[in-house]
Amino acid sequence: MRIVVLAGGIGGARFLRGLKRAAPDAEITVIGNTGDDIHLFGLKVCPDLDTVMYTLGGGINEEQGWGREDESFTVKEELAAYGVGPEWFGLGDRDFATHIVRTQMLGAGYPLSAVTEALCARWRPGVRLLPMSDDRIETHVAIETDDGEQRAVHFQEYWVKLRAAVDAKAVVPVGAEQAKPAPGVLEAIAEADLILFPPSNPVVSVGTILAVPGIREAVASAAAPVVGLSPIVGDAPVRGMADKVLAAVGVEATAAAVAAHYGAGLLDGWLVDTVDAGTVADVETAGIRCRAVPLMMTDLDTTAAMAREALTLAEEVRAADTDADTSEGGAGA
Ligand code: FO1
Repeated sequence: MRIVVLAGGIGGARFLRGLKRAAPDAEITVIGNTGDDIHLFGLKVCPDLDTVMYTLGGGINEEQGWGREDESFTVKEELAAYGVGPEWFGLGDRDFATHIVRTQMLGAGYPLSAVTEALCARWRPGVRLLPMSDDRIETHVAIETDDGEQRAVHFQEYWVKLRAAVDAKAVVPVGAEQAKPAPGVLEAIAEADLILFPPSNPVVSVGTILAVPGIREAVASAAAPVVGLSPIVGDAPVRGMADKVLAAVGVEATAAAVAAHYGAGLLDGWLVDTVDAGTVADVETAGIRCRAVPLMMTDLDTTAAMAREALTLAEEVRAADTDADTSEGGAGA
């Protein structure tokens, strides 16, 4: 079975570990968000690609969900000693090696997709990891400072330095309009047997991937069922500060509102947590098949169970589509 997953950072990567357990024989292609990318110290850092690569490759700092385990920060300290910032973004010594190799290969003319493939040759994540685009896209957030002045900050500055403490007025994937999907992305979507939206941030992760021209249309017209898992449980994001960026795009932080935000044009099925069982009817009214199942990724077993629920829902969608086709066919004949 060919499964395509549009993934952001921590939530997406953790879900993928469960999906690999639930579908060990599946060919999984991950279309990774690159809107979080940031250029620091002359290096290109790709947080969401690295989080998927490290998490599935066994190198992740488990409690953080980003960066390497067994890290040291000597280079960071030495940079600070030179007064070279920023200090608010914690790059460890082991992590620096990834960014040096990536930047060296980009400088030699390799596209980000080829660089990612080369890095994955070491980490062997057990999925094909494609950046959403080889072109530079960086998410910026428009904020209002306390003296009422509007300014745009890089997503990482908003997320890490400001801890999303100020309201986001707008979220803009800078460069998306001029970007193209990376090689293999549209083909993977077209050939998929199943497309999944994991519990990643619907605005700055899945939303950014869908903002690359051609990707939203490809998912909407794909033959495969599209099934998503809510990142919002009980009207609050499971992790991170998704509610802050959802507000920026005028979406309430509820499981049903996120489903409606993606829309029935994209989603065929939507999993909400059992605490949100009361909202299943609303989502189904919106034309999206919905089930309430446990969605907290407390460990690998619970995450694998969630992934299995998504596979089951996809089969229900496929069966319903098949019935619809045959009945239409019957009527048409
Ligand atoms: N997140 C933080 O909250 N603080 C950090 O200092 C930090 C450093 C960092 C370095 C490399 C990397 O790949 C990710 C890093 N992150 C950090 C997480 C990052 O902001 C998020 O993983 C994504 O951008 C959002 O999904």
